[in-house]
Amino acid sequence: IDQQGCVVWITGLSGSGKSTLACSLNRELHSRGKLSYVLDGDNVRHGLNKNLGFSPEDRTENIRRVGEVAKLFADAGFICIASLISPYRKDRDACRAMLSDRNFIEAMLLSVFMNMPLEVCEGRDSKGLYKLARAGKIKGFTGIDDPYEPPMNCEIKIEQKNGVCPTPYDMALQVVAYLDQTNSK
Ligand code: GGZ
Repeated sequence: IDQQGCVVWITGLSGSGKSTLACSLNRELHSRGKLSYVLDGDNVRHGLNKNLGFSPEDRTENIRRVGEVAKLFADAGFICIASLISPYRKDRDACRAMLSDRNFIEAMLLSVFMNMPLEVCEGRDSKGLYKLARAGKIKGFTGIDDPYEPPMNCEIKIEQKNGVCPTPYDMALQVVAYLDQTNSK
């Protein structure tokens, strides 16, 4: 097997399509015979990170733990897909640093930024959380009254074209193409 473990880190607002991309990418990688595994913020918060909320300190710890687990998967040869809002630049940068602090090939972490306008994410509001946040019933909601700091060093941006979002399949292919290209170097 020629697979080299790595981490695909998907960051963006709630409702930006992170989990959709993670799921679709996971499926595409499987169909290509790759070992991959998804660590999704929403799921991890039910178990490993059960004791964490959404204060800045808790988010930092959430991202740190997921980063460490992702590293274990990457060490085991998996393509680990981590999908978390991960709103603060310093936390994402710390993960990137932690993942490059080794004798690994350069591209151990591939950062994917879901560059979707807040209006689009809020318009979806599948769990009604934005509505609650606007009503002040959830405090410190990312994009409403807690900041999202867009990455300045991402490898891939997923965005709308002429006001249309790419399909889950097209988003996944964009990442797969990048992985193919870095693997063949
Ligand atoms: C942001 C929140 C909040 C607050 C609950 N801010 O879209 P969802 O609902 O299903 O996924 C979101 C999830 C975010 O968890 P993460 O672990 O990705 O966040 S972070 O990286 O910032 O630690 C959202 C829901 O939890 N949710 N309260 N205040 N999102």
